[in-house]
Amino acid sequence: MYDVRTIDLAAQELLKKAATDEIETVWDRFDAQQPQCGFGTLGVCCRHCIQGPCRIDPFGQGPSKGICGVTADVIVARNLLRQVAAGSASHVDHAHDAVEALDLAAQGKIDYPITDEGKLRAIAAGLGLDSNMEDVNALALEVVQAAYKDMGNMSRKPMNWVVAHAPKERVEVWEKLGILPRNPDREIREALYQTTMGMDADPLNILLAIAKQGLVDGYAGLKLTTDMQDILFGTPAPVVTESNLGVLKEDYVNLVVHGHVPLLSEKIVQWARKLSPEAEAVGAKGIQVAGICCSGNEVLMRQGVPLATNYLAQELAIVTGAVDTMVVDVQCIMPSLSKIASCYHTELITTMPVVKIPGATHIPFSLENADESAQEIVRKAIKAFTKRDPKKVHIPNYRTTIMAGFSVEAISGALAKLDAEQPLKPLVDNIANGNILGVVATVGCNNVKVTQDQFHVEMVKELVKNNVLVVATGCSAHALAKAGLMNSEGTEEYAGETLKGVLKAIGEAAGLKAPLPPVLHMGSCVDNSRIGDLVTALANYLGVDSAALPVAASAPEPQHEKALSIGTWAVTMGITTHLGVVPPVLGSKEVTELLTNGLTEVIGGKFYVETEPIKAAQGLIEDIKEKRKKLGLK
Ligand code: BF8
Ligand code: SF4
Repeated sequence: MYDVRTIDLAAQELLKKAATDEIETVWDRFDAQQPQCGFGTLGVCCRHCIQGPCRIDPFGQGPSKGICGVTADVIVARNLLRQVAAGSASHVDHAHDAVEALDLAAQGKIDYPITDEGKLRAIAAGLGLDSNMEDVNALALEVVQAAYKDMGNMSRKPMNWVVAHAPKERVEVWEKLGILPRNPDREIREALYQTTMGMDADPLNILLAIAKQGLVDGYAGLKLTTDMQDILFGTPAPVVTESNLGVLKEDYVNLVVHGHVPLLSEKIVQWARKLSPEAEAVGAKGIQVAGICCSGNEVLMRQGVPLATNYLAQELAIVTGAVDTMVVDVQCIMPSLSKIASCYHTELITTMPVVKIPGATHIPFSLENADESAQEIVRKAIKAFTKRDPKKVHIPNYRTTIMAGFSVEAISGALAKLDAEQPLKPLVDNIANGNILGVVATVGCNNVKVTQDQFHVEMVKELVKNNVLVVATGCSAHALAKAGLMNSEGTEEYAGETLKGVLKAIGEAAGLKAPLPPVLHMGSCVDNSRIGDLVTALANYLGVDSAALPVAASAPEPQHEKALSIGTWAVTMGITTHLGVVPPVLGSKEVTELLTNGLTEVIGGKFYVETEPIKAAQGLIEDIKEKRKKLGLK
């Protein structure tokens, strides 16, 4: 039977178990919320001062202004700016933690070695530092200082991380629009200020502030985080493993990492390997670590740890009855996990000062005590294993092979086998001759408003069938991995003929003895920076603006504010960015028109909303074809 909640067969099986076990899930709570508030859905309610809340009647029969006189256009724009700023704040805070980690690591104050000297030197060179400096730690400290300088920039000059890493043509566009960010904290503060009662009442001006937040996110959030994390933990290279809940093992201690920050999960993986004998001593065959959401993507990319599942099925992981411990850090963690864990033997562990959940065990994580807390967590998982109730265990037998680890460096590495001098040339040539029609980046979440994974999978199948190369991150990558689009068989089954030919040639040349997958897993949501780097490299190689490239983006099932800030960044890059779920903006015709059309002239990119997967794929293909035409490609 068709399940409107999810197309993931493991999740479907576990939903039945959840019903038997009387577990309430996100889908039940979604049903209980129906009908959702129409004003909120349209974005026309305001609570920014305590004369309110105010709401505008979308049918034009009730109030057309808030008490202060503000219109629906301004309310919608202000609400969106706050959401995008919150998304940026999430990534900037993550970036800050990563910079601090590199700082302390380089000073030898914490036990995190610098793993990727090559990346460190490349980043230093990009920043104009003396990248040949012999002392690696001293060089790392210079990079750290450059990052801190941006984060604490008190001048009026823009952040260096943007100017140093974005395509030149883009920087000029942003400068003209006055949206180059100074320091990220200041811009996020300004966004809050600009949207308080009695401030900006010009929707266009607010939309430019939204675009600026996109740049804050792209460079002070995503790019900075990935750079620091690659230096610390290594730049990903191709790995092969499996995805979906069938990766949990009945005879192993199952430890699930969930959240976003590899500072903790890398240590967990390391200690799970070391403490395996202790697991064996209690009767397990070893310790199986598996990942949910972006912590999962991080340890997949660098350590080959299997993916358990994405956002919407996080509760169902516990319903297997086989998760001994789920350890969470930050972002996208459903508070309901603690209640569900209490119905099984699962120990839910929170670790961060800004994420505590009543009912969970809190083991404080800090950079200084990382090894101790990781060991404690692994030992708790081993202990929890001894309390597992076999009668409650059901692990759905679904696992899909997945090849991941496609950093830009890994992609260039594979392409260099075809042209060592100019690694991008084979890719560009194949785009130019039409073997690859274009590139679409699918990113972002699951959203309970739509069937889990369905949009990602149906749209991407249509894209690759039409010879579009797809790169993916975040929960989109999970969805596509589970559906078999990230392995060589997926190429045979789903890729169009000319795309297949290219993927086979690269796979063979790179010594993989199999075609590259039709969808390349580029990492977590912060690793959307890798997609930005790829786009930038292509633009620089061709000497054109990134807005001219036959490249598009899509968040088919966005739920988080971060998805909005990432999408906004893609639009500022001049890229058409599809959303499969409508954000709360329809209450303003003016804002909707600017986002989906009006801004294109000045910024190059636009949002494109389409709630039907095949139509969305066709729309993106049309967009790519138009860009090809403008470039003089057939
Ligand atoms: O940062 S894709 S549901 S997990 S927000 Fe969250 Fe969305 Fe998943 Fe990764 Ni990104
Ligand atoms: Fe109402 Fe204006 Fe206050 Fe918003 S800022 S709650 S619209 S009075």
